Amino acid sequence: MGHQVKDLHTFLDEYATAYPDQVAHITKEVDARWEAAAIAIQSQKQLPEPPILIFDKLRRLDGQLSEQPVILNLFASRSRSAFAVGSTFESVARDTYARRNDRVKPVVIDRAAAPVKQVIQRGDAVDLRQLPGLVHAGWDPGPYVSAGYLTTYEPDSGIDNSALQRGWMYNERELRVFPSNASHNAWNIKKIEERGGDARVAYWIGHHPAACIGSEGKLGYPESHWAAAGGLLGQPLRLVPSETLGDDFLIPADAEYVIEGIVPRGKLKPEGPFGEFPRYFGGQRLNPYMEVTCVSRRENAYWLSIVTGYADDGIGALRREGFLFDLLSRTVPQVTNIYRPTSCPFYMYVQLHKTQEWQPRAIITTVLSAPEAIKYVFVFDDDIDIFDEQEVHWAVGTRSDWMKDLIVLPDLQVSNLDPTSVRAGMGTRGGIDCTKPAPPGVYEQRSFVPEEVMNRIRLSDYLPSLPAGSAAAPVRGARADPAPIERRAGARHVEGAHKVAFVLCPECRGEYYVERSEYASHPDAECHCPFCGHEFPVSAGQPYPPL
Ligand SMILES: [Mn+2]
Repeated sequence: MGHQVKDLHTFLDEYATAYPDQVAHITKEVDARWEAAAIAIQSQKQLPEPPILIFDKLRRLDGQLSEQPVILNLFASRSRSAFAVGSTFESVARDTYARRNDRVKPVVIDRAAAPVKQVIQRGDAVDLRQLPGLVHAGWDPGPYVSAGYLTTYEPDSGIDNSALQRGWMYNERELRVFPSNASHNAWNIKKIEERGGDARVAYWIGHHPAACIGSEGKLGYPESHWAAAGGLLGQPLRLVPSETLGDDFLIPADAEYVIEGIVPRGKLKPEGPFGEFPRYFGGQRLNPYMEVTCVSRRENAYWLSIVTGYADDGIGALRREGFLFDLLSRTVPQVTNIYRPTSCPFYMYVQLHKTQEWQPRAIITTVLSAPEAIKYVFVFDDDIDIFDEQEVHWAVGTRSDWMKDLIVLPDLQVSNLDPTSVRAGMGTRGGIDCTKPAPPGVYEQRSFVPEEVMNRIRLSDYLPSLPAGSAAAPVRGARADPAPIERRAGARHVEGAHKVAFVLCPECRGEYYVERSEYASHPDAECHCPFCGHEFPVSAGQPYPPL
């Protein structure tokens, strides 16, 4: 597939071949208002791995059946995003960030060769109501573009910018958009308006997920998102001149849909409320709008949508994880992984191979001073599976002491869409150090079943009737044996030293620990080795730290 041009269709073919149970066609009629979103959310809640949903029979808001299918859940699986960019479940965010920096310059092709120009409606022929736009959330005032990349060009450099930004398809020709204040699109529109012009803008909707993931990055300003998308695709993104915005305004040639338009200078209209990424509606806002001049699409176009705030929004998690992992790897290189869980968009879990006591606090303060809408950060040891909420909450509960492990800082930058940010863009951020003491510190041993047994036992040999689960999701492995306890000099003076004392069985050399408070004043009291059953006075076990 070296020379094959990558788009959403080639991805679906490739993915369905690898994971046939992960591309599901819904052939029953589904209403564009709420029903499609409800199906997607239920699939995310009830299935171990939510498949791509292709709605073949969508009833549009104008009452007609859509001839173009609608896709949800494209980004609802981390395994799927990993497949799309040739990475793994654990490292997809890190790889995405690295590959986004392998900038690949786009190429411009002829209109006649551009799939997105196969069907074109201009001027009076444009009718947004003929698009299969979905109403996702209960208070959304109408159908929204939620998986569309709003594109503008910086007027001095001519450099492109694209960002996933919501747009309300208000009527036949008007689309009200929300480029938030701190976004590059908002800066571009402002610059153009300050020079007295109306801004040219376009949405592109649907592409190979690698192009979507590559474009969704916090880059410099101005810096080309086309080139970042090319890095993720591993091939130049193909562009083509717009229909109505001039030949210098380029759009992705292999997108499913493109909506072109003009933002009238300085005019604002009410927009929203909209079920946003924090899973709140936020207030109605006064926002710019597009006078739509052209809608173009492929013959066999898929309309891509995202149920904002739910698992489908995972594309935003990858972007934030990659950015912060990169930042942390330059301040605390012992950071091993990072994850923004689907449970809360304001959380970030950081995994650390801890070697020094200060590292978790450095991680917390670094993340809290960074942008990217992360409000609470949690730092874990590298024996914690940060993708497993059970492990995460266990570690928060058993490895943190909030009197000393909690950092809380007021008046930092937070998302405007965070309901706690009562002053615009400002609020409290915090972090919890959920790590054990660094060596030579001592801490109690987490319980485990020996690794050899966990690997040997297959549940299906004993409970053969249980379903096997989805092929696309990696099997989250049973925990390996924890790292062996090591005696190290200096433990007497470190955290945890007061709690337990490790002893070495004189018979089998097995090491375990006793409660210091029980044995401290009884050096001749008996110990019982849990490994061989030998009994010996605690002093014969070389208690460590010394009693
Ligand atoms: Mn940008």
